[in-house]
Amino acid sequence: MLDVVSDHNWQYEAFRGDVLSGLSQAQKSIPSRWLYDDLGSELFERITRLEEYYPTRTETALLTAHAEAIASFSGDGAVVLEYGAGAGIKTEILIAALRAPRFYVPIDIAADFLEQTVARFRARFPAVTTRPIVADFTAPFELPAWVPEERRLAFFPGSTIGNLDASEARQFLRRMRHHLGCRGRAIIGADLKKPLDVLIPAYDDAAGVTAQFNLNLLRRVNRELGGDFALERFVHSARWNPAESAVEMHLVSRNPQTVMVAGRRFHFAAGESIHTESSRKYDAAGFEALARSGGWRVSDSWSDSGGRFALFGLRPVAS
Ligand code: AVI
Repeated sequence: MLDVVSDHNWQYEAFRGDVLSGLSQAQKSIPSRWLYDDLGSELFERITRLEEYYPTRTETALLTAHAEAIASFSGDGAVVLEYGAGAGIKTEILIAALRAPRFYVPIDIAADFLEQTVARFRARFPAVTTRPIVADFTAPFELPAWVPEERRLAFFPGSTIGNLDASEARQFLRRMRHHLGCRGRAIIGADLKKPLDVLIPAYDDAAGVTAQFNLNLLRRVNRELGGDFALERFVHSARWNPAESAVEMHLVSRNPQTVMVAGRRFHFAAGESIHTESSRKYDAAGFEALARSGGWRVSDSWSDSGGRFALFGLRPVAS
């Protein structure tokens, strides 16, 4: 049985509201969470297998290489809560590494995707109770009463935290702290700062998959909100924003044009962009400061020899 903490109508209204207000700002923007419709999720899966996109394979290798230490950090009989579960590939590695895990609770807004993940986990880990929650983890929600209170372990891989702005990330960490209680633990994957000749190609690959992923957002606006974006009139761009320590994705208008969305008119100058994603990159001190702001401290961390990516082990700060 699914615990559903959202509905489609709410999603439509939220998408419409975000697009109309985002396109009305001086720097046009659309929040990155709308990149993930069915095709967007598929394109993102392709991105994770690209040569240029190092985060996924680096983080996966870290989970395998440090399985023992991660199991010790997590303790026996963990109740694993995964925020934004998606396909849950990395979680399979985590659950396989843990000592006698009791529960796996994937939390995601994409119910269909979640069903597939649940079926796979139940088949592979019959001794672990797998039960999903359909919810938007970026908004407040309470855990159902069936989630055991002891030994809760949050897992938030993929550097998804980097797609939240500082205030969203802090709120998310506080929510997670509220869900986990004072004896909980969390493992969070975060992408690290590195030279731009590695960072930029990761978000602007030679095969153009990331460009398709970004442009697909306009296709979604056209389909779901009655937009008339001509995709060929926009070009994908990945740029470094030093003030935010983030790689940003933009969709840049090739020429002056007017676009209709949900019956409203939006003008673009040539070269004007829609900001569609920020992907923040951290160093240890920056991540520690973020964790503290959300009620956590970094007690352990695991990183690759090239210093590309890190898994941070967090414990609650006593309150
Ligand atoms: C999901 N998220 C962590 C990815 C990232 O690296 O920020 C999304 C992505 N955007 C472009 N490529 C990958």
